Amino acid sequence: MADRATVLIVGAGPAGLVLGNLLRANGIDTLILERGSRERVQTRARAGFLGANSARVLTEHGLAAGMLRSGQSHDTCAFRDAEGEFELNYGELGRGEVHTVYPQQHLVTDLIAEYLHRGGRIRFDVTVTEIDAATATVRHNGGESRGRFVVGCDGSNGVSRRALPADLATRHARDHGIAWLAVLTEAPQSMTAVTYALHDNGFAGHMARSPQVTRYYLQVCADDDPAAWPDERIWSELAIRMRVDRFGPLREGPVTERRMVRLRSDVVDPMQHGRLFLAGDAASLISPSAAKGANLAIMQAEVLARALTDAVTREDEAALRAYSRTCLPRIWRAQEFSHWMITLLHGPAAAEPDAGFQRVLRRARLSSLRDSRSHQDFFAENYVGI
Ligand code: RFL
Repeated sequence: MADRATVLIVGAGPAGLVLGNLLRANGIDTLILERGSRERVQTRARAGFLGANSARVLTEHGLAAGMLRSGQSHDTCAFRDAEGEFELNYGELGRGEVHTVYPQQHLVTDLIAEYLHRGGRIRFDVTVTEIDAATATVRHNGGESRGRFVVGCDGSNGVSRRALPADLATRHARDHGIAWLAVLTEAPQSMTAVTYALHDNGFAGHMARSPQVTRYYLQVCADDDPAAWPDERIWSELAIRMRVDRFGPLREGPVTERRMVRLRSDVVDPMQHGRLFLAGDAASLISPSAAKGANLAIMQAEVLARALTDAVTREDEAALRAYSRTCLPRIWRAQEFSHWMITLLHGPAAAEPDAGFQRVLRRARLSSLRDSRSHQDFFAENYVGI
C-alpha cells in the first residue's frame, strides 16, 4: 500500500527541512523522502554563510537555537590583489545586515531533530525515481507514496526537475567555465575576515567555518583531479595567491576535504507544474561565488510553506499559483549578483583575445568598490541580502 501524506517532500537538505518544519508548525501532515542516510546528510559539509533573511526565517520559526548558540557573526570581507588589500565593513553599509556563519551540516542536524520533534515523518535511504506531477504520486525504491502536493527539494541533479514537461518549463543555464577546488582544513582562520584574493594564477578565497575549521577555495583547471592537490601543494598555492609575503602567513592544518566545484548556474521557469513545486537547488542552482544557494533555499521554503498552508487549511490556492512569480525575481537578482562576483573574482583565460582589456576592467571595478560609497552600498545590500 502507498504511503500517504498531505505534502510529500523529496530531499532533506535545507529547502526540504525548513519547509517540513514550517508545515509541521501549522499542523500539516508531511513526509520527507531522502536518498541518503541520516548520518550522511548530517555530515555533508557545504554552505556556511547565512544571510539576514535566513537568520530571520530560522529565528521567527523557532529553528535557530543552534545557530544562535554557536553561529558567528561576520560583517567584514577583504579583497587582495597586486595593488594591496582593502576591507569592506558591509555591516555598516547598505542595509547594515551581517552574515551568521553556521555550518550547513549543523543546521541540517538541528532541522531534522526539530522536524521529528514536531511530529514530522522522514524516511532515509529512499531514492525517488519518478514523480507524477498531475497526481502527486512519487515512486521510489520502497514502493510508492501519494500526496495532495509534492515538493521537489532534491537538488540540481534530482528527479523533480525532470518531472516538469520540457515544453512548459525552460531551464536557463550557464556554465561559467570555471572550477574551484573547495577545501576544508582543520585550521583556525588566518584572517579576521572573509578574504577574496585576485591573482594571475587564479582566484583564492578564505572563509571561516568555525573556530577550528576554515574553508579555502582555489580556482583550478576544470579537468584537475583533486588527488593531484596534496596538502603541501594546496598550502603553497594559497600562500602565493594570498600574497603571504606581504600580508603574513596562513595558519595551516590538515586538509580534511577537497572537492571540485564547477561554477554553474541555472534557473527553472516556472518552478511548478500541476501538484509539483520545486524549491532550493532543484529550482535554481547558483554558483557558490556569492554564498547564496542555501539562503535562496530557505527563502523559497518560507514562501512555499505559507502558500501550501493557505491551500490546505483554507482551500485558497492563490499564493500557490503565484509561487514562481513570487520567487523568480528574487532568484534572478541573486543570480545577477553572483555573476557579478564571478567576473570580479576570476580573470579571463590568457587565450581570450581581449584578456588584457578584461583584466584592466576588473582592476577598475575593484578600485571602484574600494573608493565609491554607492558601489559599496550596492555590494553590501546584495552580498547579505536575497
Ligand atoms: P541539497 O542540500 O542538495 O539537498 C538535496 C537533498 O535531496 C536528496 N536527494 C534525493 N532524495 C530522494 N530521492 C532522490 N532521487 C534524491 N536526489 C537527491 C539529497 O540526498 C539531498 O539530501 O539541496 P537544497 O535543500 O536545495 O539546499 C541547497 C544548498 O545545499 C546549496 O545551495 C548550498 O550548499 C550552496 N552553498 C552555499 N550556500 C549558501 O547559501 N551559503 C554558503 O556559504 C554556501 N557555500 C555552497 C557553499 C555549496 C557548495 N558546494 C558543495 C556546491 C559551498 C560549497 C562548496
